[in-house]
Amino acid sequence: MIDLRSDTVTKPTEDMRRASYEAEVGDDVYGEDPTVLKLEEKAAEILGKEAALFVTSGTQGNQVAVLTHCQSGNEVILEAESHLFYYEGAAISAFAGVQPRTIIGKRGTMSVEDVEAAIRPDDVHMPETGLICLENTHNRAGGAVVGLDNMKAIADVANRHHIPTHLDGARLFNAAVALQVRVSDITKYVTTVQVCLSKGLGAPVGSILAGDKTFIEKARKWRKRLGGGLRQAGIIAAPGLIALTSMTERLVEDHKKASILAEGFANFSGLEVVNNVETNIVIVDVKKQNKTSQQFVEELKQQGILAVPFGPSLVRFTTHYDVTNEDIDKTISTIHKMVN
Ligand code: TLP
Repeated sequence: MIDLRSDTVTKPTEDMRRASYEAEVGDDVYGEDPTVLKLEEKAAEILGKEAALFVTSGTQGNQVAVLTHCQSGNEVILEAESHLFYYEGAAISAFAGVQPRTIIGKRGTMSVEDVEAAIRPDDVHMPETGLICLENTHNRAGGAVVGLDNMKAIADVANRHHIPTHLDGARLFNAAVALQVRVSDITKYVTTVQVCLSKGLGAPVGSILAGDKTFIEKARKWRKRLGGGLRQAGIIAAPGLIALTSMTERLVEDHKKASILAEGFANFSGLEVVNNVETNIVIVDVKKQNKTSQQFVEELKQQGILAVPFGPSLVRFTTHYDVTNEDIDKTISTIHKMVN
């Protein structure tokens, strides 16, 4: 099977497996796991924040962030197709008791005017705006990169209104590679950030939540409340450290594979690439096939290729280090036979 469903499907490298085996461990709830401490220190340094917290998943990192920033009854501004709104089971409402205020972005980017207009005035009828969330790269916008100018403008508005900002940076390193900047050049525009180690970077588990020291202390308590206080977690932090320090530069190869895939699809009359491919995600519309995305994905599976339905007629392909250039060529020729 050629698995293009997500960059979450990558298997840990040999180095990662060895690092797990050899990791020095301790009880992380007591703050005594040296490998976790090392990962958190390194992550904070790379992300340009005072402190970092190792969490079990991207979803947990985002939820801990919302819980730590907000009070129940607050409103949170976020993009209408952001992962936090679209794919986290309404957890911000269920756990933090906050109300989402969605803004329809353009390719994942919210206009600064829309963000500012959505901030609530001081009024007895209204909720208080507790947080503004961004996502970079933006998953449902097809791995679209949110530009630094937009992030800076939103940061300026947020600061003026004394509202914190949180970045869902599940694929932050993809954004940094595409923009050719350091990740800290992006994270300087947000109060806190969540970064996934288990997407294109290949770690088997885990994410990082980073921010200032006081925020991370509070976040540590929320992580514990959610059952995310782990014991000898160095076993899973060790591959995370490799993900963070030696798997980021190579993301450029994943982006190349995605653009080859998109170029291959571009000549097909039977389907249409709908996103401008900037990173590792390609979204196609299959409506000309008179099939639902579900049916298309099922047929593709019979041919040995896995992709995910991304809407009634949309299908997502995601590249990562476990797919080879031959896999990409095979995917193009197989789909060519299916649709033309
Ligand atoms: N995204 C997954 C699915 O949940 C859709 C995927 O295959 O792309 N933020 C963003 C932007 C994400 O894309 C994801 C995962 C998460 C957060 C959640 O991370 P995990 O799966 O570690 O909870």
